[in-house]
Amino acid sequence: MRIDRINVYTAQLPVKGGAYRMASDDVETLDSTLVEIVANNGLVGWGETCPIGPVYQPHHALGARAAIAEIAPGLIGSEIASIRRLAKQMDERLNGHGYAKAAFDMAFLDLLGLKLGVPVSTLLGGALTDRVPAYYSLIVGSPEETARIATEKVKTGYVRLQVKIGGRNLEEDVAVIHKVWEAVGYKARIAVDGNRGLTVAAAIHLDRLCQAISFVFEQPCNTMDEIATLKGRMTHPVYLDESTEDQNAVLRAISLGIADGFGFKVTRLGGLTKMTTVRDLCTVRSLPHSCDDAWGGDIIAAACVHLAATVEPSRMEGAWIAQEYINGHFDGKNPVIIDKGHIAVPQRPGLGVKPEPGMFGKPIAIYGP
Ligand code: 0XW
Ligand code: MG
Repeated sequence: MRIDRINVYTAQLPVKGGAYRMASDDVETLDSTLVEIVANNGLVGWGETCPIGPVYQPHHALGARAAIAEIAPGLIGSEIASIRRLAKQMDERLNGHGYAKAAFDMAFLDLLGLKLGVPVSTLLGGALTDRVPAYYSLIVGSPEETARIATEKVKTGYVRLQVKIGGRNLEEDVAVIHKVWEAVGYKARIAVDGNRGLTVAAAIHLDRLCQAISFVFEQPCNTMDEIATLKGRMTHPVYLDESTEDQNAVLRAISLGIADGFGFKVTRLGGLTKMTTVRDLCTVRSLPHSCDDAWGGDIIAAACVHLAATVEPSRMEGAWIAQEYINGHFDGKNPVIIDKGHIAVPQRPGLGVKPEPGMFGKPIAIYGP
């Protein structure tokens, strides 16, 4: 099975219900990039990469497309058999830019799964479950409104909530955390996500002011070095998200003992194949983590869920997919959906999702003979 053609598309994904607010940025529409790989045997594989704006992390939509333009011509005619060889070929054309390579990695796995007749979860080592928990992300908001939505979401079946804080005064963040805790208590596990927005001093204050509340503190400060200084000074466990820029960053955080868990993003780590390495490192050290992406449609959602299915369930912090903030699906027949706070793992070969034909309009680029 060889690569005959690569078509690149874009999809604009407006945020349902207004802006998605985080400490670092507010976003209103996300710009997704899709790759469609057509093989010489007629099979078609899909991949996607969708940074949540240009500020959340050092990724942006135009950067992804420029990287794809560097890589794609070198893949035409390549055999899709060894994912490792294809990764090497991509590295030989472009250094870094894992979030663009991630889209190709997804499409290669989709094609390989279709050819072998197995779901992508099998290619990632094998599923341990057929249903994974999602988690609900509560944007930066007022204490009352955030607690109201938290209560509602727990009632629908979510077992974990992520409460966004930061970018405003500490008093309000502390009030939000207390209100959510009063509203849901132990009915859901809570992650408080600073999205890099707090100083070390503010993180320590917040930790003390919420001492009796059970939560994990996700990416409170901007850099891994700042977060390293929190070691031994916090009552709450600290998770890294944005700082997990690649496999080496994860290895460093684990060896320094500065992370009690992680919020992983498939595209940031360079794709599903690279994610299996950090998943396995976490297994060795019994570290919990999520399998998310920053945003994206059904292709990214399927990728997150296949990977999440291969994680030891007791350490799975959930697969965050953007469904709650997106209107509609790429695949109306077999969408990836959250039902009672959980997501069924696609059982069909490959990723198990296919965008409706023609839904992205004309390709913005075509590579091939
Ligand atoms: C909740 N998320 C996975 C979605 C947005 O990309 C932000 C992110 C996070 O945890 O920071
Ligand atoms: Mg986060």
